[in-house]
Amino acid sequence: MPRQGANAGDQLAQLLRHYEQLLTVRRCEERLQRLFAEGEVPGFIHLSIGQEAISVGVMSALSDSDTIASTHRGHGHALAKGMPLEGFFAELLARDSGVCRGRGGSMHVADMSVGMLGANGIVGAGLSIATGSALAHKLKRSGNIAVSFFGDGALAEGLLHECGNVAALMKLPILLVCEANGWSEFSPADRQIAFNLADWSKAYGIEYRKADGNDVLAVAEAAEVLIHAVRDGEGPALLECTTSRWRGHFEGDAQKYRPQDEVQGRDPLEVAAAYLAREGVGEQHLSQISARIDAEVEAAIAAARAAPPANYESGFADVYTLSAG
Ligand SMILES: Cc1ncc(C[n+]2csc(CCOP(=O)(O)OP(=O)(O)O)c2C)c(N)n1
Ligand SMILES: [Mg+2]
Repeated sequence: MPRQGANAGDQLAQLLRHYEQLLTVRRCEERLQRLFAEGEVPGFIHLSIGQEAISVGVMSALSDSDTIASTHRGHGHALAKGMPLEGFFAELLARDSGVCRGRGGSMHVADMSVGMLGANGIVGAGLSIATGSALAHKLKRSGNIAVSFFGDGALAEGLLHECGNVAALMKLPILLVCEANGWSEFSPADRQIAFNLADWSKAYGIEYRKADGNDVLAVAEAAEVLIHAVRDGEGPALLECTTSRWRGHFEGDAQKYRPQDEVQGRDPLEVAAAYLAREGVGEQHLSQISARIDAEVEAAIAAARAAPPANYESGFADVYTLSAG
């Protein structure tokens, strides 16, 4: 989907773009949910329904040439960074026309042309990929920054500490974005983590902010301030976004471990719709947006279904370079 620019026009236009992107991510994942249940999506999928405002809010403050590294729950990151719907669905449905020619699927979907360095099944791995990318940006003096999205489960991984140390030491242009949904797979995050990110950031000398991760404007505003400082050469920054995971850890997760009365966060779409209502945008306008997005999503799925399947013979083509002799 088209990515929103860093200097979006007036506030209403920006709010409408936020809403359209939130709804696009939501509709894509709702459709994936059904496609997966019907057996059309191979492998595992982890949906970010309820967490979309983090992807959309952070991406609104990035430029096309900034880079992002994602997680196992990466559909929203990919789409909000500008991955085309057709290439996205074709990838998820394992088609040769997918952005990775159907070889990556949900957990390894990547698109270098939009600066999306990849989803990743290894918790915390995106931190090291984004740190490397930030180092490249610095060495090339590109003026770009790297962003690493990670869940609160990654706080228990060594990579956060290694990458935070290197990034702070080398003053790398990187924004760390924690999607704090309170869960790490089937365990409450607070049963696994002995520290908080505000204190952690202070210890490493990293600028820190916390935002309501269900409010796209709150995320966008906090991201903008931090990204400005990172781009100005002030070193890494960290944005912690509180949010809720509405679905299971993966599709098909019966969630027997989860309390029935768990309080869910506000719906990011309703929050954005309330902002729009204050600007005079009513239900009818939102329904038109919804109908257009539904049509775009269905067209992308139809194109993916019609495309040839991923091709086994070419599977190693982009992996190794063989030199003659
Ligand atoms: C290095 C590593 N350890 C363990 C796992 C198994 N695992 C998969 S997802 C996950 C928890 C992820 O929680 P979080 O990072 O908070 O992301 P969320 O699923 O909440 O979005 C774990 C432990 C893994 N994939 N990689
Ligand atoms: Mg989590």
